[in-house]
Amino acid sequence: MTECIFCKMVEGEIPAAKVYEDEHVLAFMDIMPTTKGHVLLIPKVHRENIYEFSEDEAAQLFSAAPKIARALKAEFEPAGMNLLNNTGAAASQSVYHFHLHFIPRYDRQTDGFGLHWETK
Ligand code: D5M
Repeated sequence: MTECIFCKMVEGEIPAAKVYEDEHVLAFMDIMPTTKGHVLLIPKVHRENIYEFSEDEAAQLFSAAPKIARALKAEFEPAGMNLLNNTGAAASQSVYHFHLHFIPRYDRQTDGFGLHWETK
């Protein structure tokens, strides 16, 4: 039996707030959202990180990405969005099943030192 929490979500063994699913990928709401609408997109097959992807698997995953981004844009009307992946502990990966973060951003303010994200 798998110990991977995201594999368990794919298998339906633990609940997921699903927002998109097809034969190859699953997207769901992040349980610890950085901002409103924070979504994770994963391959259904267990791949720890980007190094393990075949070209087909990469294409399957990234072909779903615009659909999810457009849905988040329509639903939450963010000012912008970050798409990012953390690979390895040194890059703050905490779940070792590849996931692409979609983090809507709502406002941007400047001060004398640079940009600060507002996280509504
Ligand atoms: O991001 C790992 C992300 O995974 C982090 O934002 C929390 C999220 N997470 C962890 N467990 C769950 C469950 N059960 N549902 C939804 N989201 C979850 P990383 O880039 O590895 O630091």
